[in-house]
Formats: sequence, C-alpha cells, structure tokens
Amino acid sequence: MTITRREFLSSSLLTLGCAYAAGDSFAPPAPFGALPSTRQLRWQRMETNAFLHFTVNTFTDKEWGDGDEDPKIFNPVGFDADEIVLALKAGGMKGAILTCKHHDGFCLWPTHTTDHSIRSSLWKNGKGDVVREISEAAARHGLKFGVYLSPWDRNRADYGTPAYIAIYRQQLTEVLTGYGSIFEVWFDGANGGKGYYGGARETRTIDKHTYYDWPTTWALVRKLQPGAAIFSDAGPDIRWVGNENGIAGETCWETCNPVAADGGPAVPGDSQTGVLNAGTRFGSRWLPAECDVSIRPGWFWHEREDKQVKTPDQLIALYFESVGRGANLLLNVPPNRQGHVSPQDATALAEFQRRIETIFANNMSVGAKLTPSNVRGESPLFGAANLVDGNSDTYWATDDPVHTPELVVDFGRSIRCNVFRLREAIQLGQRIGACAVDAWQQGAWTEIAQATSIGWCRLIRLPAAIETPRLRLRLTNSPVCIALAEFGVFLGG
Ligand code: FUL
Ligand code: CA
Repeated sequence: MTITRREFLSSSLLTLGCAYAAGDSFAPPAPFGALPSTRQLRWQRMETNAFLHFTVNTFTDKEWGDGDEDPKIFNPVGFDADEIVLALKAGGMKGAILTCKHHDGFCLWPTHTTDHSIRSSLWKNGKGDVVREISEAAARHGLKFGVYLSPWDRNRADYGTPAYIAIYRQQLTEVLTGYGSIFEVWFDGANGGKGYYGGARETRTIDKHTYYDWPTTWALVRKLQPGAAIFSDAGPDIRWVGNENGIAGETCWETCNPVAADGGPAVPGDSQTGVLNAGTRFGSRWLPAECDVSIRPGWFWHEREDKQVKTPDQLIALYFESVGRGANLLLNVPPNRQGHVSPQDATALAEFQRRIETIFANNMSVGAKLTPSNVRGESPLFGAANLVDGNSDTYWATDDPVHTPELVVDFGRSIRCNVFRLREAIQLGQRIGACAVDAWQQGAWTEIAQATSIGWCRLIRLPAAIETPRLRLRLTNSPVCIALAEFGVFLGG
C-alpha cells in the first residue's frame, strides 16, 4: 500500500506502522551492509561488564597456574558473592563473567569431569560452588552472568588428544545448563604450551585451527544458551579488541573480517590484532569489539598490586577509549584470598561510576531547538526530535540521496559543554563514516571536533569545556542516507 504525503499527514502516526511500502518516501532507510543480530544488540546495550578472575592462582600468587596445584589451597574463607556482585553493581557493571576454569584446569563448580575442582578443596568442606553463588547473586542484584572456560587445560593428562575435547564440551555443558541464563561465553586465545598434564610435565602444542573444532563447540553453545553472545578472537558474536589494555582503535568499526597471521581465516589465538582493533569498514560481519582490561596490573589478585589499582581517572579514560569508540568494556575485578573485592578496587569502582553518572546526568540537547538540513520524507517519524528522546530505536534519517546532512542545535542561551555522545540506529547497519562538530563563536562557526566511526556509541571529549549558544553537527561521510539515533551534549568529567 502506498500513500500520498497529504494522506500521511492527515493520518495518525500511530496507525502508520503498516503503511510502508518499498519506494514510499516514508519508508525507513534500507538497511546497509552487515547487520547486528538480536543477541548482539542486547549485548551492545550493556556497555560495561565485569570480569572475575578467581582460582587457585589467587592463593599461589600466580597468573598462570601450571595445573599441579593442590586443590586444598583454594579456601576463600570469607567468600561473599553478594558483596562481590554489589561492588560490581556500584561500579555500573551490567554483567559479570567468571573464570569457571582458568588454564590450570581447576573447576570452580563441582564438575563430574574431574576431581581437580572445588569438590577437593577445603572451602565449605568441598561442598561449595562458586559458579552457583556468583550466578545467583548476579540474578538477585540484576546483573547478567557469563562464563569463561579456558580451552587450554594444563592439568589434564589427555590435553592435546580428542578425548579432552569431549571433556571440554562436557564441562561447557555443565556450566551452560546448571546455572540459569548466560549472557556471554568467553573463549580464550591462549592455547597450548608448558604444563603438568597429569604428571607428564611437558610442552604440548596444538593446531589452533583444527584441534578444538570450534564450529561444533559454538553450535553446542547456541543449542544450550541461544541468547548467549560468543566471544573470541574470531567471534562469532563478539571480537577481541586486539590488546589487553582495554583500548579500542580511535577508529573502531562494528564490522570486521578477522584474518589469521597468514591472511587466512582467523581462529581463537590466531587473529591479526590490528584488524581486531580497528575493525573493517564495510566488513562482511557485524562483530563488535570487547575491551578486556584489569583494574590491576594482573588478572588475578596479588597483594603486591594493592597499591596499583587503577584510579577513577584512569577508569574514566578507559571508558572513553572503549565504550566511547563503539566497543564494550570488560573490566576485571579480581576477588582476593578472603573472597572479597579489595577495598581499593571497590572504592575506585564506585567513584568511577559516580563520575560517569555525573557526566551524563544532564543532556543539554534535550530542550534545545534542533534544525536539521534534511528530514526523510519531511516526516516526523524520522525527525530530529528522535535524537533527544533517549530511545536508541528512534532516529533522525535523511532522504535516500542525502548522505552528508547537518544539524544545528540552538540552546537559546550560552551553555558550557565538553562531551558529545552519538549513537547510530545500528539496527540499520553502520552507515556513517565521519562527522564533525562546530561551535558558534564570535559570530562564526568554528570546528571543535572530528570523529570517524560511530556505531552503537561515539563519545567525543574536548580537551577543555567550551562556551557557546549553538552547535552544528556535520555528518561528513556516508555511502547512504544517515540514520542517527541520539545526539547528546554534556558537561563533566
Ligand atoms: C588471557 C589469559 O591468558 C589471561 O590469563 C587472562 O585470562 C586473559 C583475560 O586472557 O588470554
Ligand atoms: Ca532516539
């Protein structure tokens, strides 16, 4: 069904949902390029998640356990899952990913696959289950729960043989079926090397491209937890950002075609980090980046690092370099030997979140007069008001031939600002390639910022606050008409 503009204007917007037709000037823009799945969209909205690195290493002071640790050493006497989860929540974390098994092979749940688990520890006389306690505390406090299960297992005698792959999948099955809904499954790229291996104490190398048969394992995750986003160097849902400093490329596309060192298809442990860091403009897969980084130098708790906890300033910088570049931040907060988040970490986290909330508390573009150079079909459905409604599903769009529109934001008074937040309507793909912001100063427009990729989120932080009555946003590069969901203007940080 097609309608004329006059018919459209006289009809109620609410009844219009079924009136679109291809070629209709009021039809939404055609999606462009690779598109996100529902599970990816859900994951991108989370923005900040926590990693919990916790195992025998917490007690041996190591980063990588050899696999010969006595399970008895795992005894976090004061372990309090609620306290841990509440510390993460105070830091603004939306989910928590626990190292259910790290490279040393010690399982934090009472697995049926090995005795090298919490069942053989002194903690709660072997009756405890850290995976259960963290997952239940997360559910109680409104955080989503995710799992890390190291493919590399330095404890098992059969590591390197097909028998281990069956065991690994059984372990995955246990954690993916016994602990409620899982939002993310994290597949590590560190695979093979020196280890205990049931007493063999040798170096074992595996072929990263064939040994794990990843497609079969990922299919198992899909079957058991269809909503879970799968992370690895190569996706399939989320890509590693290519470093462990938590920093996405200044240009970081949501689309990416990961490639191995030899230019062939990437797998966990063999993926060019430069490509992961920047993504691939017009890439064939929607594959947003995740920035993993620890609040301390190491991934596990070490007393000697108590004085090296990142400051709120450093955490805010990381937020701008990860979330602010269209990626998610995965911030590791390792519990200590008592089973607590150390006070230094908890304090830094809470202050970080307090300051983030302060920065984004007052969006000055709400209430400003918005004048776009073009609106798709001159329809309010695609009007600039959609940029300030706090709803990432609604967006300002232009007519098909208009790729580089601009928007004037008139505050009606002089305001001070230093942070801008842009979001594309990513359900329609990543369209915009670059933008610039101008401020009205001394009777003329002065360019004050430029940025490239936008995607789910682009934050621009000016070196110093500026004072101006008007801003102009220019979208300077796009192969198709634009669809921008939000434009926020803030002061803080
Ligand atoms: C790496 C591991 O080797 C580290 O120990 C840590 O778990 C980090 C998140 O991933 O590949
Ligand atoms: Ca909107």
